[in-house]
Amino acid sequence: MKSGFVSVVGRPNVGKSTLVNRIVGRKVSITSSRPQTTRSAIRGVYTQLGADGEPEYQIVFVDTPGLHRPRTELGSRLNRLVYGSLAEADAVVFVLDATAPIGPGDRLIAERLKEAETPVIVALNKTDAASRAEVVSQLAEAGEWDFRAYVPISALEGAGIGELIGEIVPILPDGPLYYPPDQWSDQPESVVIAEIIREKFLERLREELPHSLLVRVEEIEEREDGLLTIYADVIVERKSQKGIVIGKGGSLLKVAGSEARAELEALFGTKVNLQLQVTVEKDWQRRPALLDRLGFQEVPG
Ligand SMILES: Nc1nc2c(ncn2[C@@H]2O[C@H](COP(=O)(O)OP(=O)(O)OP(=O)(O)O)[C@@H](O)[C@H]2O)c(=O)[nH]1
Ligand SMILES: [Mg+2]
Repeated sequence: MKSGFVSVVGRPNVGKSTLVNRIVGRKVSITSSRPQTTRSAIRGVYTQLGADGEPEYQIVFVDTPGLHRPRTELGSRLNRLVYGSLAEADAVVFVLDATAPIGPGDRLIAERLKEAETPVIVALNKTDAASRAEVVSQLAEAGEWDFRAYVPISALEGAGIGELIGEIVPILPDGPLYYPPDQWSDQPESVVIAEIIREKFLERLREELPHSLLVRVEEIEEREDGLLTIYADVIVERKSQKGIVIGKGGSLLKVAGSEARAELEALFGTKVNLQLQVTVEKDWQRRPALLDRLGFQEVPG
């Protein structure tokens, strides 16, 4: 059978995670209108079964953090993580945002991708929100990079997804089934939970705060009757941010917490008791030793 790894790369906020979720048909990665939502390489598995129920091909998508000019140690590590992911990729999907002109950030990525020599498919996303003229001009400009294929898509509405898969499958080498056909993500349960909680805060926070936020699940207890009690830390970088995350009279913590609880209950099919605690880890994004401990490993090379 055909199988392989496909890295999904691009600038922050272009819709990489929305695209992977759309293809896999499950919420693999959280999404938000805030740039730099994704902070690790997250695998989303798409297995196509044939009429006989046997797998025909398997694509392991690697959703990656948006590539940007780094301002913190965390930012530099994330960029290196993305370029590192190219080493194991059989193909790359380079996502562009059709609603914004192609910028220096996109050009820089294009140059790096050319050096990597992995086949690149450009997905021009958000065509639902762009004018025809924008789509045409973005395609013309990106066309000069001369990558393998160009596919206009809308990850949000599902347009162009079949065409995109159609470009990827012929590139895949013969390979094994990397994941069982019913597995769609590689994320441990504690990470899935932490990300769902973080997502509920992101849209409600402004300026630097979304970047400063980190959620860590400390403990999960399961009672005999099925009740899950989850203890999680919501970590910020400065004392002044703590009050904002808690909100007036605890309002923000309450709203975000109950939204997260509802989603977790639907996911696990059981009652959830979510215990959130807001703490400060001063400047955690800039401290290498702390980043190591928090699980943002340095990528060699
Ligand atoms: N109109 C429109 N919006 C989209 C589309 N795809 C994604 N979005 C929106 O764009 C925003 C960013 O989407 P994400 O999927 O989080 O983007 P990302 O590239 O993963 O972002 P980072 O993880 O920060 O690099 C969200 O508000 C999405 O709803 C699309 O096809 N059309
Ligand atoms: Mg993302």
